[in-house]
Amino acid sequence: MVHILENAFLQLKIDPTSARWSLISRQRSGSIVDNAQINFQYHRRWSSHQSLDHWRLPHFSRPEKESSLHGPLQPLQMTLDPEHDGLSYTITFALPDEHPFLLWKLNVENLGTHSVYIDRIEMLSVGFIYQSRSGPRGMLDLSPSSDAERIGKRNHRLPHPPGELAFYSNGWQSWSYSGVYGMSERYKRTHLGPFTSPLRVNAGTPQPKRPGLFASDMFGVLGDRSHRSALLAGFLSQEQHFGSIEAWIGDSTPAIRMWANGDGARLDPGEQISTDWACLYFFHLDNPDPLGPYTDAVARQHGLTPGMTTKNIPVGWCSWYQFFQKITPEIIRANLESAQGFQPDLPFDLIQIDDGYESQVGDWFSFKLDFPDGVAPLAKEIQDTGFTPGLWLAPFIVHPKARLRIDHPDWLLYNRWGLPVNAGYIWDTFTTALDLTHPEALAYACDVVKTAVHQWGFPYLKLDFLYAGALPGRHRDPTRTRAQILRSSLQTLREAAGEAATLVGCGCPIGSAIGIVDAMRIGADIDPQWKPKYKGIEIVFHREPDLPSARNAIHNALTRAPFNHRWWINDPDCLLLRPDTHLTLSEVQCLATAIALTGGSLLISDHLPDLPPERLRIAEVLLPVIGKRPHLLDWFDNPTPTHMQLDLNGPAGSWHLLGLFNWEAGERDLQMNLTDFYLDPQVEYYLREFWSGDIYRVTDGHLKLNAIPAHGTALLAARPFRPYHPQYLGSDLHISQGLEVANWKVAADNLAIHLRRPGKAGGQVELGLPRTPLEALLDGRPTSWQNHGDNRYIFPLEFNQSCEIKLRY
Ligand code: 9PG
Repeated sequence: MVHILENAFLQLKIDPTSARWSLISRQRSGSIVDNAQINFQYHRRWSSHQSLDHWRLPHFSRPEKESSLHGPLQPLQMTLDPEHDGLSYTITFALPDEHPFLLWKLNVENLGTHSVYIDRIEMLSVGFIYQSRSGPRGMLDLSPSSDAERIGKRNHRLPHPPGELAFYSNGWQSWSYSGVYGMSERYKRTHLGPFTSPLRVNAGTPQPKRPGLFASDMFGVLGDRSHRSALLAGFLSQEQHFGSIEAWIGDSTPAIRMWANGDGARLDPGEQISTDWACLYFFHLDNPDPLGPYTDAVARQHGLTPGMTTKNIPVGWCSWYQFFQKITPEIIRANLESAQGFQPDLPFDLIQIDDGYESQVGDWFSFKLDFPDGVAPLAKEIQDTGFTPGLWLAPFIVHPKARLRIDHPDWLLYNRWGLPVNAGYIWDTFTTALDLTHPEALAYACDVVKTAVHQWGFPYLKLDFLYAGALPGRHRDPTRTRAQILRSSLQTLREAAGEAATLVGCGCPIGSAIGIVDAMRIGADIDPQWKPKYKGIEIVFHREPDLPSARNAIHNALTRAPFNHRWWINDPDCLLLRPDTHLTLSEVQCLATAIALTGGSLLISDHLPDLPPERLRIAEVLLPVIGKRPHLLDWFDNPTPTHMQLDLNGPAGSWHLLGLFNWEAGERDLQMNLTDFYLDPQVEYYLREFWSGDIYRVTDGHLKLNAIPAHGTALLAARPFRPYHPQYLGSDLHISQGLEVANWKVAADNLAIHLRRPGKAGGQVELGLPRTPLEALLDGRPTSWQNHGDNRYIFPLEFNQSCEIKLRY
C-alpha cells in the first residue's frame, strides 16, 4: 500500500517497499518529482557504506498534526530498524497546511557499539544515472500534462520533453557568485585554485566542469524557461549541516540531488543527529515573488518576521575602497569632519573604520604605529560628533605573521598533514584560521568582539572573513560538523557583542548568519573598475565571478535581492563616487541605481573632502534610502537581471520605478514593453528617466530607449497618463521620483504640494496639469515654470528641508 500525505498544494506518495517517494503538484499540472531517493553515506574505519539504497521494509507512522514555526503541519514518519552498524534512521515528512512546500528531515541514531563518521546525507536524488543501480531512475518533470496521464501510470509514463532548462545557483558565502545558468553554459568556477577556493567554495560542494552540470549551496532552483515552471530545493537552515545541490540540465532528462554535508563528523554510540529541514516546492517562474515561500520560511525557521528588521538600514562612510590598509587617524578624522560639514544635506550616520589599524590580522589587541592609542579615541570622537562608530574585524582568520601563531599555536586549525589550514591567499599571503572547537580560540574571538563593542565603543561591527570558521580540518572536537561549528561560534560572538550592537556579516556562508547578523554582504567587493584585475593584469582575472569589481558586486546585489529584509539587511557593498576611478559616470549611476533599488545599506567609500559637488549630489538623491525589496522580472531568464521594478506610493498616488540595465560592453538601444512589468499596454504611461530627466509618453505599450551607454541604466518613474488631471510626473530631487512628496492637495482650480528633503535641495519638479497655471507660488512667493507641451510643466526650485508649491489654473 502506497502511503500518501497531502495538503491543498501537494501530494506525497511513498512506496513502502522501495521507500522511493514522489511529489506531485496539485496546483501546477505536470509538475512532478517521481521516484526520488534518500541516501546515507558514512564510513567506519576504512570502509565506507551507503545505506538506504536497499531499504528493508520501513515502519510508517502518522503522528498527530503538530504546530510549528510554519503553522500546523501534518507529519508522516518512516523508521528503519538498526542494520549491521546499529544505525537507526527516522525520516519525517511534513506538509504544512498553509504553505506550498514539502518539508522533510532525517534523524540517525547510533544504537551500535562503534563510532561511525557521517559523510553525506542525500535528502533528494532524482534523475541521476547512478541512481538506477538500485531500482528505477527517478524522474523530474516540469512540463504541463494532464492529470489522467500522470496518475496510475508511474514507471510507464515518459517525461514530456522539457523546454529550455535553466538553474539558479546560490553561492557559498557573501562574495560567491549567485545567478542563473542556461543548459549549455558552464558553472562559474574559480580558476585560481588554492589561492581563492578556500574562500569561495564550500568544501562539500562539487565544482562541475561539464556544460549543463551545476552546483549550488543551501538552495537551488531548476526551471523550464519555456513552460515557465520551476522547482526549488533547499534547506531551511544551515545549523546542522551545509547543504549542497547538484543539477543536470544538459539534455532532456534533468536531474537534481541535494545533500547535507556530514563533513566526516563522528557519531558515537548513543548519539544522534538530525538534518536541518529540507524543503521542496513547485512554482510559476513569473510569480512576482517566486522565491518568497522559501525565503519567508527560512526567516520563520530562524525566528524572524519577514519585513521586520530591528536595526536601521546602515547609511554612512567606509574607509576601505579609497585607502585600503593605508589608513591613519588623520584620514578618519578628515572624513569625519567632511561628513559633519555635509550635514544636514547628506544625512548619514555611520563612520566605519575598515582594515588597516590592527598590527596584524589575528593580533587584535595591538595596533599599527599610526594608531598608538588604538581605535577607542576615534570611536569617542565619532560618537561625540553625532555619528555611529563602526569597526572592521576578522575574528576567525589569522595572518601567517600574526604573533598569535607563535603564542597560541594550538588555537589554529591544522590539516591532516599537521600544517595550518589554508584560508586563502589574501593580503598577498596565504592565511590560516582558528580552530573554533578549541574553547580558548573561540573565547579569544569573543573577547575581541566584546572589547570592540563595550570597551573601545563601537556599536557597529563589520565581521569579515567568517568563512574561516567553517574550513575543513582536524578539529579538536571531531564530533561537530563545520556548519555546527560556525553557527554556534557566530551565536557566541553575538552574545559577546550584545543584542544592541549592529553586526554585519562579510565573507560569511549565507545560511550560517541568518537570525544572528543584522546586515550581510551578499556580493563581491566593489572596486574602482568594472571588471576584476589583479595588480593591473586583466587576463584570467577578468572572468573570475567573485573577485572585486563593480560588475561582480552589482550582479549579486541584484540576484540576491530576494534575501533583503527577510534574513537581514542586504549589504551590496559601497558606492564609489569619485571621478578619478576607472568607472564611467554611467557605471557609477548604474551602481547607485542598483544600490538604491535593491533597498540595502548605503555606504560611501571615497575621500569625502575631495568629492566634487556633482558627485556628492549622486549620494544626496539616494537619501533617505528607499529600503524596499524590488521585483526582478527576468531573474530566471538572464544571467544578470536587466529589468527591475519597485512599486511605490505616496500622497500623490502610486507609481512604478522601472530599472533597465545594459550589461553589454558597448552602447545599445534598450527595448521595453509595459507587459514586461505587468503594466497594462492599453493604458498610456508617462515615463520619466531619472538621470537624464527625459520624458517618454508610451501609447502603444512599447518604448525604445536610444543609446544607453555600456553598463548604463535607464531608471524610469512610470505613471498612467491622466489628461486634464493634476499629476506628479517626477523630479530630480530623489531617486524614487516621488517619495519627496509629503502632501498633495487638489481642489477644483488649484493644487498645493508639500515637498520634503533633508537639508538644502535644488532641482526641478515635473507636473501634469489640466491647463496652464494662472499663478504659481513657492513658499508664498511667485515662481516661474516652463511649459513642455502635452500639459507638462517644469518647476525649477530651491529650498531648505521643505517647501510648498501652490498653483492656480
Ligand atoms: C579588508 C577587506 C574589506 C572588504 C571585504 C574584504 O580574496 N581576497 O584576497 C580578498 C581580499 C579582501 C576582501 C575580499 C577578498 O575584502 O570584503 O570590504 O573589508 O576585506 O581587508
